Amino acid sequence: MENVTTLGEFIIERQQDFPGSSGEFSRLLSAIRLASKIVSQKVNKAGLLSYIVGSAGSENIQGEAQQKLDVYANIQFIKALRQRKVVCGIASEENDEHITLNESGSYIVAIDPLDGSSNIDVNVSIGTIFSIYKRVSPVGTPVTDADFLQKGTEQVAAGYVIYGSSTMLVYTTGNGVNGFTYDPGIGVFILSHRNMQFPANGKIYSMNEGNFFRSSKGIQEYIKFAQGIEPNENRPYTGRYIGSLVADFHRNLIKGGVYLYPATDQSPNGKLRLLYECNPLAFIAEQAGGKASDGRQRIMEIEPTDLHQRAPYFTGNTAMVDKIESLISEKG
Ligand code: P6P
Repeated sequence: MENVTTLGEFIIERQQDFPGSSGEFSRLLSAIRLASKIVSQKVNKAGLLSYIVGSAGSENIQGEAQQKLDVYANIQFIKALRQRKVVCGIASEENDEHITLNESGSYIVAIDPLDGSSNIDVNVSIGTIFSIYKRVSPVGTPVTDADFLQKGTEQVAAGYVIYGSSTMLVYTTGNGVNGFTYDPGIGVFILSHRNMQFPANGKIYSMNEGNFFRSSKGIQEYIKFAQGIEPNENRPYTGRYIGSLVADFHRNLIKGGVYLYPATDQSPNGKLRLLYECNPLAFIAEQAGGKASDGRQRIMEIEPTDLHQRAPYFTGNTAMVDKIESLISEKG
């Protein structure tokens, strides 16, 4: 195999990003790597395993039907993180309360184990989104809610796994964004996208336009702007919406674009969750030269008050997010 860098080698190489860390952080990332491989294998067989697709017959805190595969994914990530004994607690979309793990662990993880899981049965790409913080409560004590209710600016790492035409793990520790493609033949993630950056200009907008008339005037103005015929400004833009945040975000990161999930009259705080969807992808977006906002402020500056709180969400090329913010400021 020509000179390649595996995720394992990369984690060790970058260990110096964590001075004083006794390899705890590397072990944490390795746990995520392991669980991603296990989930990837199941996702790729989902259509063949009747026991793994369809609804689990339960609901998460959002009242959303839990798909069997997202319950499975949740179990795999919790198990892998528990075994490494470096994580004191997990906040998961699939669990109402935080999960207490090892009191000796220095880190906490917020995770959406399988985002977009309603797409499983129609074979559309789905993903895992994770966010990692140092705990604020003393090591050796049980994790507290305060450990999870930290601003996104306090993240030490964040990333996502996209289970698509190939499985990729993309993450940052604050020193750029790197993407690793999984080779199931040899069971390793290979560095395939070094130092990912949004292209200089984006021309893709991703929004569920079924919410157009439920959105604010500023958002309606933005959609009209995106659809306006202005060849010298590369408009009309292209509308692309998969309905799977990780897939829409990943495509926009590579091709240039902006994802919008605004507040609507039915969801005044939007749909996406701050801790394990908005903040981790915001960290990635900013590290890749982009931006993430709730329409009025940097999303990572929001002081969380609840594990599962939502936020209006706009993320992608900086200039595109700036335009959305200016129209919201002007039109509401
Ligand atoms: P809608 C999936 O449930 C999700 O959280 C994101 O992955 C996706 O972008 C969004 O919701 C889709 O929501 O309302 O457009 O179906």
